[in-house]
Amino acid sequence: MPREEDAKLSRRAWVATTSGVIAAGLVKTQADAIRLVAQEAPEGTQDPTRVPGRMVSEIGTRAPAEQPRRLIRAPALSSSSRSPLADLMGTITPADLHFERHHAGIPEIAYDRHELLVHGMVERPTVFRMADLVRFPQVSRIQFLECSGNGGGVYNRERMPTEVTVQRLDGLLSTSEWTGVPVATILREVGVRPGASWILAEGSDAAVMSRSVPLDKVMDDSLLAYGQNGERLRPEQGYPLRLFNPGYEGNTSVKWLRRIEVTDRPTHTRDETSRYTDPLGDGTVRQFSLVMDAKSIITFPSYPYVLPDRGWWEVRGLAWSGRGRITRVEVSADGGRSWADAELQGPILPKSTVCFRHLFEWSGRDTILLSRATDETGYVQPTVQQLWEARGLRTSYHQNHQRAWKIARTGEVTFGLGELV
Ligand SMILES: Nc1nc2c(c(=O)[nH]1)N[C@H]1C(S)=C(S)[C@@H](COP(=O)(O)O)O[C@H]1N2
Ligand SMILES: [Mo]
Repeated sequence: MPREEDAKLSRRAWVATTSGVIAAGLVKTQADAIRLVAQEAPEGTQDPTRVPGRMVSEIGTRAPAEQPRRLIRAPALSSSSRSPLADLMGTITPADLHFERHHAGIPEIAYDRHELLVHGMVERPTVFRMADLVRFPQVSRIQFLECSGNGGGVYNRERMPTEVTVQRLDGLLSTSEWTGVPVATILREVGVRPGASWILAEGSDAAVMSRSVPLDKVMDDSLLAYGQNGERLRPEQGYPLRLFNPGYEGNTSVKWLRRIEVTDRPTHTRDETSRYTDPLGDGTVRQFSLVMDAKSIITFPSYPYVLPDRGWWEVRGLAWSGRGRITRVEVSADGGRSWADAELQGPILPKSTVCFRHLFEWSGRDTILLSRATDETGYVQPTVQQLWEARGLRTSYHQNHQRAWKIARTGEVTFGLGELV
């Protein structure tokens, strides 16, 4: 909406300028004035029907005024960047805005030299080159990838911030159309020996990231992915090859994949023992909490937006579940006392993000907006209180509690979890 205002303003300003040019005696006619002003007019304010357009180019660019960026908080070797979810539309994340999480930077790997060793409890240990892998029957699937640290930074009851954007809160989430060969195809090729029940996946980055994944899972729907949204995987996403475990915590989707070892137990690598475990309320710890539970987030309105008027607004957001399809998203405009069903945008794909929308009439009073997702297993996204009861206050992974936004009388929107506790 502010955009339209700007456009009207600048058109008005532009007409005023051409009149001014005539009045100043620089030129005599309106046509001359238009020509003169058009030459000087800032980009985007010219009458596009009066100037020839730009030529074709080999690679496209975004409109100059549209420059969404990943959010990097502290650049470091072990670091992350977050997708600007509130600036995106639909479910697919443009590949250059896919979130990143690297434990030791982005390695440079040559496609032709990359090798994947598959060994362990297999009949025929084999080294695959990329040229070998791309010959196997290919599949493409639209699915989300989420770091299990998503949302963790704002969980603590004692220091609950309010000036939090969707990007900072949940930007360790992206959705792509992934293309590759099913892990099951490759494991059938090498022949899994009886008694095998896990795999170990290892990356060829400086972290040599290694994770154990149940054999049942990788046989079900994991991919050796080499494509992302119609192009080759980006270096940030694991070029030339990554493991992609749909619905599992992002860390298990090992990038720059160089080795799969078939085993009969989890390997208990550093990456799965030092992190990603959740302390529970009773003093025990939950390990290998691999599936990402159902979650939703309202992306509009959200901080730092300011609602200019009371009246009808479309609440918009994303919902997803690592267990399958989202079946329902509800929105509350009274802090969780009453709920209304939001509309889901089909097609609703399993283990993918889904857009939801809900018309809401803002009265102009203090309001707390919440969303809550349900998936096809019947699992309902918990409240923050329920999560605290189950996990205590010290956990920082798998934070899938309901997110809240507070709309103040001024129209200012802030992260509102603190209002609920
Ligand atoms: N080899 C390797 N694989 C990796 C990582 C890594 O640092 N090295 N980071 C993991 C983590 S913690 C996450 S959340 C996802 C992030 O994938 P992305 O950077 O493509 O978004 O990759 C996982 N795979
Ligand atoms: Mo992660």
